[in-house]
Amino acid sequence: MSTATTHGGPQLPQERRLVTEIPGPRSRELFARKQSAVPPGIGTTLPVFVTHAGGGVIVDADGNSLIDFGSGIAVTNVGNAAPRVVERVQKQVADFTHTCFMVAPYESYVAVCEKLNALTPGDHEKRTFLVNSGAEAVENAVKVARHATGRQAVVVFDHGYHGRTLLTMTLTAKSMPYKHGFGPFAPEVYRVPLAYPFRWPTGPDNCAEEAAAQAIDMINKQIGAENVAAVLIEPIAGEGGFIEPARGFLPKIVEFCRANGIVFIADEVQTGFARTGHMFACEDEGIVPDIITTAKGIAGGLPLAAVTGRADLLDHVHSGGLGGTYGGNPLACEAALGVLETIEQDKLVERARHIGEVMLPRLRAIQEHNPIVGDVRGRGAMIAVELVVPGTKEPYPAAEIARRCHEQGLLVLTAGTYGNVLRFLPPLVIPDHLLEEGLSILEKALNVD
Ligand code: PLZ
Repeated sequence: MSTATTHGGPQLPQERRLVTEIPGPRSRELFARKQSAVPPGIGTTLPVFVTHAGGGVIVDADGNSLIDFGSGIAVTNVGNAAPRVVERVQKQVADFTHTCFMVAPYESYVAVCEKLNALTPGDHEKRTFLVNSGAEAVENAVKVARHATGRQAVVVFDHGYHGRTLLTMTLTAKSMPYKHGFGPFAPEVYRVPLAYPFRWPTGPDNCAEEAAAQAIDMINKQIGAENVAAVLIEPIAGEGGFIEPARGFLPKIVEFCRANGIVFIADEVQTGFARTGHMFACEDEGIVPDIITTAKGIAGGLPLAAVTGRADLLDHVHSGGLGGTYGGNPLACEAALGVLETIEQDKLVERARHIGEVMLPRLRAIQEHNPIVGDVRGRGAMIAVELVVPGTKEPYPAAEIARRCHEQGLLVLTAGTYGNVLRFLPPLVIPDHLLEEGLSILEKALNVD
């Protein structure tokens, strides 16, 4: 085997290559082992076992090369095994692997925090601290907001997703599979409507105004604005189905928060790090969050997440009130520095925009002749189609179409409160020919009747 096939990273041949059925015999063998060693609660989107990945492809244990429209759920924005990430992590793993930043600190943690303070929206004074997962970042953002305001209530939105821990599961909207059977849930969490243009009862035009008015009215009447510590929202609802709130909705919510001393938290765990054609999705409407949570794309697949926010809020917490053993692990911090260099030097924000420009027109063309496609939406390299039973808005199951794509060697993910959204999150480094080929496979898979 040549080196080109023994390492991941962008040097992997950038091609779709099916040498067995999907999944192949070796993957099926491994999947049988998975089923007896791992509980079924840990699901599997596509049961091929990965050996290498890079650029826009994933290579499996049978030697199949699949087109990656998932990026490990919006994580490998810079691609798998991105060279600058590999180089930094390899050096770091040989130097030292862990001291615990709270025990004896190291420079890379501080460097990541400085970068996030500079890159996140707003030029006010900021602080950042690091944790391990998106859920942990969201939990910590709520802790900070409660501490700083002395209030308890947290307001979240329909279709929101924030994680799987007790608090973040409570903050999440959808029962099955995230909450079902896992109660009782955390107290002082309240849910209000989201401006979901495609499904707004009076249509998309009045959606922003009406949804904001309803949300604000519910907060005032049911909770009392003076009891609310934080309003928490994804600037584009991710797991909920890539719902872009109708324009004008987010600014109205922010304005209400500012007028009532409520901390506005943007959960950019899925939308962050160049994914949407901005470094952060909030930039699209000029939103400046009080606190922003990030994870996923931050470190190219190493576990890292961050809470970044107004210095006065984050500094409010007493010394020792925040932390964790692994938060800001040195390997993950080096990876994050490699990611940020890659985004900047390889102009991946622009690249994400280009991906949107390739995908959206083709998907809209498909929508014109295929009535199963109810809505096409998204920004940059965060794109989705919402599937409906033709002639209605009744959800059409996306899993069926995803399976047809998988069989052809295209990894796509599903999403949506109603399970009827196909979402596309290609690595930002995917070559155009794989994007086009993936779209052609999708176009065929959508022909159902
Ligand atoms: N906030 C906006 O998208 C994670 C979930 C995968 P963690 N989304 C992927 C699954 O089914 O568990 C996510 C998110 C937003 C928070 C999270 C949670 O991030 O790193 O998975 O904890």
